[in-house]
Amino acid sequence: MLKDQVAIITGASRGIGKEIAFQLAEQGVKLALVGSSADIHQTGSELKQRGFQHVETFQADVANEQQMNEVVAQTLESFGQIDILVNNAGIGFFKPVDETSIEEWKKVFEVNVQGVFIGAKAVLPHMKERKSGTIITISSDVGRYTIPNGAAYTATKYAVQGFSGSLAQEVREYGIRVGTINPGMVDTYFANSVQGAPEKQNWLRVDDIAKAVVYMASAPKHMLIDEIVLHPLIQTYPIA
Ligand code: NJP
Repeated sequence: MLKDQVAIITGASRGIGKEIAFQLAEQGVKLALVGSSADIHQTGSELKQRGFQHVETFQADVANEQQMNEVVAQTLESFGQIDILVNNAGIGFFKPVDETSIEEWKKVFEVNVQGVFIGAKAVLPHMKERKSGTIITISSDVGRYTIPNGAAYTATKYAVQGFSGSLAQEVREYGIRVGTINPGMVDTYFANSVQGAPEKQNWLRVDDIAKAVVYMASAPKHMLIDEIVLHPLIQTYPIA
């Protein structure tokens, strides 16, 4: 079903985005992978070593409109179409509000919110023209309810929920589906943590989230899955 479709995945250097890249590649999807560091090229090399040849990598900042427009233009040049955008790139830090600097506040909004807006805006003209496309954003369960000591990050994910819900209604007449995947704690390198650390053994795993992306993107064209929420069973804060 996804074979020969084309996906742009942001934040594919490591963690959830990298696993999404591998799982979509296994479905026969051609990939344009974005990361802000040169590590993104390593993901591309690993995919090619595993036999997935239709992979382009772009060192680009999701918060930079010019760079993301260039990613879209080059993806169209290489692959001729864009079927799926996965807005996965995100950053987070967890501290009390009175210890949060204005620079930290701006940075987390730039990547997590502005980056999602820029990515969607960049692919929309093409998707509207084709009357087809799926835009999936990796948001968070803290886009649905609040936690202490994470106000800036939580605020970005609430913003992303609002943006995605509104956009979904705006573009459904063009056959474009917009949805969010909202995980609880996932074992990655997120917020300077270590993937595979023993205390995270009961957290969600990157492949749990990647499978949800494959499911959402594979939904029949007449169906919109607007939200998938995943929790580790052990998670202690409220499950909405
Ligand atoms: O985090 P991590 P995750 N432009 O740190 C890239 C959400 N989430 O996989 O830029 C472009 O391992 C960075 O690559 P690079 C979370 O909010 C997570 O866990 O090259 N790319 C790397 O590939 C986020 O939206 C948890 O260093 C940029 C990737 O982003 C998504 O899951 C829970 C960039 C981050 O990989 C993936 O996070 C939850 C930029 N400006 C939601 N800045 C969780 N892990 O517990 C960063 O509810 N990247």
